[in-house]
Amino acid sequence: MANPLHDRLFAAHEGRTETFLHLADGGALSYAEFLALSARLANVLAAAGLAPGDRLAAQVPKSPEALALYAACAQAGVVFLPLNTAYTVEELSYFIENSGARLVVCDPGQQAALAPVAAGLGAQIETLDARGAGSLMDAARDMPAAFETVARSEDDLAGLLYTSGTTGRSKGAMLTQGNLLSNALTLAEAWRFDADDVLLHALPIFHTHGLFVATNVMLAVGGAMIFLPKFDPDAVIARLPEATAMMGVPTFYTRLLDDQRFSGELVAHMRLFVSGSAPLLAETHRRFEARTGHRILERYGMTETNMNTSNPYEGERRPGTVGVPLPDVDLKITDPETGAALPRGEIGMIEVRGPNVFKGYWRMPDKTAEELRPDGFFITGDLGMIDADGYVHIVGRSKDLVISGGLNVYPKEIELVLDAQPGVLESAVVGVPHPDLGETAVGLIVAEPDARPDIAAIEEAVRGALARFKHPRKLLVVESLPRNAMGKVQKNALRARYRDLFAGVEG
Ligand code: MLC
Ligand code: AMP
Repeated sequence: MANPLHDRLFAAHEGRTETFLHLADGGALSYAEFLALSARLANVLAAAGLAPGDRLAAQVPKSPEALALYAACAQAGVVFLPLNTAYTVEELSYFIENSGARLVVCDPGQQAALAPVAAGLGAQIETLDARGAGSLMDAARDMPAAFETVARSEDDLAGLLYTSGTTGRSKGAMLTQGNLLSNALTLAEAWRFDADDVLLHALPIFHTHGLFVATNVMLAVGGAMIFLPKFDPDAVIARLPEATAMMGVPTFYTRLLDDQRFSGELVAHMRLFVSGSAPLLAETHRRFEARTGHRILERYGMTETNMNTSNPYEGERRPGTVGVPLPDVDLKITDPETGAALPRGEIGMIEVRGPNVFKGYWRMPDKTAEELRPDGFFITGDLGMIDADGYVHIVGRSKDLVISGGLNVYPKEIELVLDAQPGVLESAVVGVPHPDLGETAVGLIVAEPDARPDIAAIEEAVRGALARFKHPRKLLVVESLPRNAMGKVQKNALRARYRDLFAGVEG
């Protein structure tokens, strides 16, 4: 029976003995071995009673087994919900509850804290650690290495990825099989990937970039990946000689450039470097070219849409731009107030439509209606313009968002925690430039009359509530917050005031 995502990305490699994953310890996994692993896992999911359309929430370290769990979900028709390993139990509880996940897979170290949460929400729990061990693999070991693929259509959900909102709670972006498959095929073609490619993969696999862009593209062409647990410059530099291509967030490239071992000679054989998830400074692009002779290819995407635009593989890769719309993607710039299309050269809201654009937010029809127009255009929240040659420039964001090392941080979420602390009257969180992370969050706190907020205690409270990458790198007590005539905090003024806070700071 048909299951487009599984048929095209996974089943197509049935029986192939070529390497799919080169591992950090020097080992390797062939396509056939990987598919056997995922089929065993699909049998575990079916035995656990997961039906097509059920959600599986996975907060697990990066490993071949974790990736095989994604493949297993595709084969069993289960909706895969990957979660950042940095999330706190408080954050996880919301995702498990909101998604109605039937099975939670977590690191054994998280099991004690998560078991009561899962039980309270009627979800089963299994474990999977960084070495691929745990109760999930214990159950898989005795399962058959074949599984009868569950029929799905392109319109069925394959993934549920949570993305925070400027206001309110995180929203689950519903990604269909068609969304993922169409984008993978488009990107493989646009970037000229084939079965001889070896992609250096140092991204996390709980986000669009590492899971759907990097992994799905390599699966689409049957190439191999050097599958590293995280971005570690030593390991990346050691393994680059075996790679033909690499994908990363801008911080990967600035960190490599800061390392003297990263030379033109080291990467002379490479075919392609891709950057995305956050703005790549034109200066980084130029430094990279000066050091290596390679022009980084920058592209633009988001959780809700997969990839929208890309600089050309052949043709001019223009620093400071995200290139042109991918085939089948309609992109327009609109007036943020009226939604009317604006002419070329004018700055406005970026809206996109295409087979890549998600189906809506999970169980949030109102939020979906606010951002997804009836004619299929998605209002991205990114501000940009299209230049005379058709290249898209992202010039800012209308959404209140900080992107730190390629990870999204929503100020509102932090402000809610800060505001709840003793002695705090109000707070504002803004993003400021950071040499290593691109941007980082700074928290500005106004004390209640006669109070002296205890910064150490506030930091402790933030640690308990929010994942580490969301923590403001600096908390400052200020007299008051600048406001406009409407009483709204002027974040632009704050961003300008603190823009040099981290200038010249190392990492
Ligand atoms: C880790 N930390 C971060 C952080 N990552 N803090 C802020 N921002 C981040 N991105 C924390 C660590 O827990 C640590 O805390 C401290 O900061 C310093 O850690 P580090 O050793 O410098 O971090 P490292 O582990 O090296 O991670 C940095 C990173 C990583 C940039 C390599 O964050 C990363 O791989 N980012 C990629 C994210 C990504 O894949 N985004 C794609 C989203 S999809 P402590 O307390 O130990 O000091 C998307 C769509 C699209 O956006 O278009 O692609
Ligand atoms: P996420 O919600 O994690 O998928 O983040 C998506 C957001 O990252 C987009 O809406 C953009 O604001 C930003 N983004 C992704 N790629 C780029 C890029 N190449 N340049 C600038 N911003 C980017």
